[in-house]
Amino acid sequence: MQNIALASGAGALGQTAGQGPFTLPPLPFAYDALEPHITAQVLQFHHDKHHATYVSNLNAAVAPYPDLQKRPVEDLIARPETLPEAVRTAVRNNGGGHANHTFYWNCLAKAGAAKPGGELLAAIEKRFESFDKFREQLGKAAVGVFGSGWGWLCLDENKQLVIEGTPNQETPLARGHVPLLTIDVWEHAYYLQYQNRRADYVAALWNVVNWDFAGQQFRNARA
Ligand code: MN3
Repeated sequence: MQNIALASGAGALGQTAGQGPFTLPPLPFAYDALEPHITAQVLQFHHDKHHATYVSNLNAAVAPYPDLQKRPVEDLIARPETLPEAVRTAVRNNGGGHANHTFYWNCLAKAGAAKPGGELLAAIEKRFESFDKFREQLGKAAVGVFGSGWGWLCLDENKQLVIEGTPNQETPLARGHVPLLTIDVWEHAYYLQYQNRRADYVAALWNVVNWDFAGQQFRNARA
């Protein structure tokens, strides 16, 4: 849908013969760029295996449907009611897995800034009282997702900042919300490094947030 160029279908990053139309985007940083907060080993499995599997399963699901192959993945998952019933679940799960992971990679950066820049920081402080309280609330929402899922900072349909959690590979796009930042809390995102300590993973993640990206999403969504 918007602002997520890397996740676009229809050959945004070129088409791999016989595998399209959706392609695995490369990580926007080196595998070891986020160490020690997220290790290269975690990222290798997470990106090269888990994300890659969502992409190939999504391609398999849309293979019989040329019209679905032409739509950006964000549009597929934002409007599941438009999907043929036979593949609705497969496209929601695997399209969500593809789009959510692409978005997550963009939310991370080596030595990210500690805080967002002006506009987004001001909006966060207005909505959540302080940046620390915001971090606490988003952290709590992410840690509190039951089972597998995602924690999000979004702009809702009234352009208000909102913190929410989604189960499995569900996306706030389906609620008409625009994601600004996400935290993957599937066990595969942290288990190799943090085992059962999801809260430690979430706490470490604050060191590698790409606030420039979140700020850009915020500006685009409000424009
Ligand atoms: Mn994941």
